[in-house]
Amino acid sequence: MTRLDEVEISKTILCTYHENLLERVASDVIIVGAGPSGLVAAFCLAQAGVKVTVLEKRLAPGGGIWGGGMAMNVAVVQDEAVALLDEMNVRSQRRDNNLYAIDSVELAAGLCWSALRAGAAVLNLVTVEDLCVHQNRVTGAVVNRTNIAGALPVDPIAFSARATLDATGHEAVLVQCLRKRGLLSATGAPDESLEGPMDATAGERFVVERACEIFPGLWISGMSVCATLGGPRMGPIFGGMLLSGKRVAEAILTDLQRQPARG
Ligand code: 48H
Repeated sequence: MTRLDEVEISKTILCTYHENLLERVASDVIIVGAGPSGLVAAFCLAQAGVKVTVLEKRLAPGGGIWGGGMAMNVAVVQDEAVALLDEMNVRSQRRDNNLYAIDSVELAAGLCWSALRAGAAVLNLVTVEDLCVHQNRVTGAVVNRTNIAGALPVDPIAFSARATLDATGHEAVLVQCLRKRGLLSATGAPDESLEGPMDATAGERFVVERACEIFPGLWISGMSVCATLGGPRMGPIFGGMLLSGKRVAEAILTDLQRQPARG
């Protein structure tokens, strides 16, 4: 075996991480939350050549995928989502009720791998605490290390992007940052909203059709769409989350192409 110098190992981590961080401090798109909708959005945007950085507060990306339904690690999707899974080389098993079952571990790992291989970067263990807003437009995310955020009096740092996606799930963290300051009122978005009770069909349609730019520069996908706009929850089915990520990525791409000079 090669003779090893412990300090060289440390230097390799320090240099590589900070080179990457410097490279990622300005992106075309920041995606906050590495759940199913965020990872699919990252995959689609990176495939289109966009510089995408995903910020995830937990150790492991994947969001709600790992737990399947009631901690049984199977994710279910409907047929509309299968082509997207095939594109990402994630295997699904057709059941005799027209639903498709996927190993949750394969889904989480597969989405992550696909996003990374397409060129997205995923920074884990970082929590987005706030947003940068300049002239009534979101211009980036305010970020701290997860173990520090809210626990120690340490200031965060800022990352910039031309578009920022709130893919934080039920909490809709970034939307709440604007809402609590009354900044959403002018956009027509509700000042308060509650997710509705479970209705799988309506909920799945809602998260796909209503994924949108909710405030200049701030987009929503996945469960944060329901949390922001008051749509029904859908329970343990993931096709809508995947397709919501794809839909929002297409809309962001169109927006970036329409306004290339925006800083
Ligand atoms: C950085 C953050 C922060 C922060 C949160 O919950 P998710 O899986 O989100 P979606 O919308 O892609 O998928 C929702 C799905 O998992 C689900 O909950 C369903 C289908 N529910 C149906 C029902 O009826 O209940 O992922 C969100 C990710 C997580 O990994 C969080 O750790 C992360 O966002 N996150 N990352 N900074 N402030 N807040």
